[in-house]
Amino acid sequence: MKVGVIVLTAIAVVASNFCTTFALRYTVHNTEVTFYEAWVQCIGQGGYLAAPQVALQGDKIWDAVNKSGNTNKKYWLAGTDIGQDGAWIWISRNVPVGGVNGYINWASGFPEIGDTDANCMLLEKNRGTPKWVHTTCDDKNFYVCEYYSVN
Ligand SMILES: [Ca+2]
Repeated sequence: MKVGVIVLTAIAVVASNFCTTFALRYTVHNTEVTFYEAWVQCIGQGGYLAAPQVALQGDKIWDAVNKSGNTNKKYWLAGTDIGQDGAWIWISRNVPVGGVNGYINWASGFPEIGDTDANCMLLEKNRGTPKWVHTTCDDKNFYVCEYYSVN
């Protein structure tokens, strides 16, 4: 009987992870704001600044950017190392970047350690493919929010 309960719990955890991955949707905002403004504005709209933790989420975000028609702009994502240089976290989820599923998508040469002015993550088309770079958080850029859908 105990074994049966443990198996059911394991399936529930797997199922909830599956739903978390596939029940996210994204909105692209073509308004230039600082990282902090983007963070707050996503929350104000009932979502979170986007935090892609698996490649599929990164692909879906870029699909949304493509549909918005501005693939040459830069977009805030929720990554920041403002708390400790080089310790990147998804601030909208309170987890390390790459720490949950190992997924990272930094452009070549990023992130730069020791750059204490460049503490916020941007998504940009870098040598033809969407990649993460960083800049000062007060820079103004477009941004992507994510929302959990109830499926
Ligand atoms: Ca930094």
